[in-house]
Amino acid sequence: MSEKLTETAEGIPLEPERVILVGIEALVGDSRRSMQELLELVRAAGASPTDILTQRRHKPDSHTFIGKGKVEELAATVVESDVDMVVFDAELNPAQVKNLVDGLGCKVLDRTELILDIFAQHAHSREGKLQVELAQLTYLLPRLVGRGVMMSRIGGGMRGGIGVRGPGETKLEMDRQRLRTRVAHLQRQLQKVRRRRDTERTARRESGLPAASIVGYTNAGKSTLLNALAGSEEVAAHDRLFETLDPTVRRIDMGEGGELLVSDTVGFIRDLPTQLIAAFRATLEEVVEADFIIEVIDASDSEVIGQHQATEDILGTLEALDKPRIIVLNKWDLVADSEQAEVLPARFPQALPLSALTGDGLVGLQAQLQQLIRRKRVPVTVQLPYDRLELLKLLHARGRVLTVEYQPDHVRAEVEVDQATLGRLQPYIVEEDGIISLTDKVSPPPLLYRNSPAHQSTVA
Ligand SMILES: Nc1nc2c(ncn2[C@@H]2O[C@H](COP(=O)(O)OP(=O)(O)OP(=O)(O)O)[C@@H](O)[C@H]2O)c(=O)[nH]1
Ligand SMILES: [Mg+2]
Repeated sequence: MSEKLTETAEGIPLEPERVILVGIEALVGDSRRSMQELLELVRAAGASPTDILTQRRHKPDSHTFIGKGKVEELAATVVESDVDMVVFDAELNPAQVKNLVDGLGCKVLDRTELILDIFAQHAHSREGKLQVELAQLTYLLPRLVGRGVMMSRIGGGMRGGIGVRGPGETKLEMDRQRLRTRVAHLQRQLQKVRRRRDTERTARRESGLPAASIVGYTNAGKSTLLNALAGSEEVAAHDRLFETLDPTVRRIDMGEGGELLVSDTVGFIRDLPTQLIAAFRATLEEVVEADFIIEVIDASDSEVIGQHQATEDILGTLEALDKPRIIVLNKWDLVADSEQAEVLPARFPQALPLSALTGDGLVGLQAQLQQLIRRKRVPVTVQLPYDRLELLKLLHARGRVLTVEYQPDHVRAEVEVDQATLGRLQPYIVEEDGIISLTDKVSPPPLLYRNSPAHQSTVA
């Protein structure tokens, strides 16, 4: 007799897994928002939420998180509603996982594992996969007891899928020692990949082009904005959390303003598991290396301040808070006529309302970026022989040509150029007015958002 297939050979369920969400109210101030986000995370993991259970408690039960009685109740619902998995809006300790798997008879996941699962599904590059597996193993190592129970149950009829897929799946059956060996192996592999990435980054730095990094809450529209700036759609943008994991760097022609490297990277979320920040640190180096930051806020989200705060926290971890920053209030098309449209500009006075989707307001951002690029430029005077006139063309394309004089044996021009172009002009420079860098000598432009304490207090 043939067995009914519930998932593909890769462990992807054929039907969405049925999930109950469990949280504790009054534990933290904004538990409703937290549950809403957990719901989005469950959907992003490809599962189908069937029920939400919240419980009022002062603190979680140390053995079962929700208490013995509730576990029994929940176990009945699990059977009745044919539920595959229960997800808890918290970080569960190993004993709680074990007790809950025992009591509920289905898969049990916490918020961190759910996020790790989404990351495992969305990691495409070799580096991304290595980083996710490392984060999964680091998180799972101390939780093996509960996991062991779950995995043996899965062998006995529980469905695979979320939380047990990907690189972690087979490894979980290994013993602790082998897991540690695997962790060390992953770390070595990552080091190799990172060395290559460092080389690429050095090459970019040597190109002398200014670099901006797009950061912000997951699903805020970062990839859509990068596509809009680049005028093409090469980066996947979807209405799902954590769509982008692998950093993308695009070279963008800013017209009169010159060229700019813009990177898009993994989205932020409140309480992003520390294992993930550590694992993705190299990916987030793009942020650390950038000359300036474009922070994208989803203006249509009711928790704009929370989004902004999560971004602040992570930028703080990355020590990138003092970089010049442009804040973008994205998805303005969705809020244009609402109360948000009045409240937000007061909260973020220097931010730019725009819609990455429709392109409305994009010119404002481009103008600010051009202004920042200009600040990285060096004014020089060159004398180009007539057989090198192609350089004049380059100057028109890459920099700003202020004056041109056609003299008998050369063309004399006063120009402003970026570092990359400056290198190519070296033999023809007759006057150099000093290097202007973004961090010194120049005061911030009036439209720029800087993370000054005074400003922070207006948004806190
Ligand atoms: N209405 C509207 N939707 C937008 C806008 N910008 C982005 N979106 C939508 O928002 C969703 C998320 O956009 P993404 O660009 O994938 O967001 P992201 O910040 O890159 O998300 P992650 O990579 O998951 O962190 C997509 O469905 C976009 O079409 C906008 O200005 N207006
Ligand atoms: Mg994205």
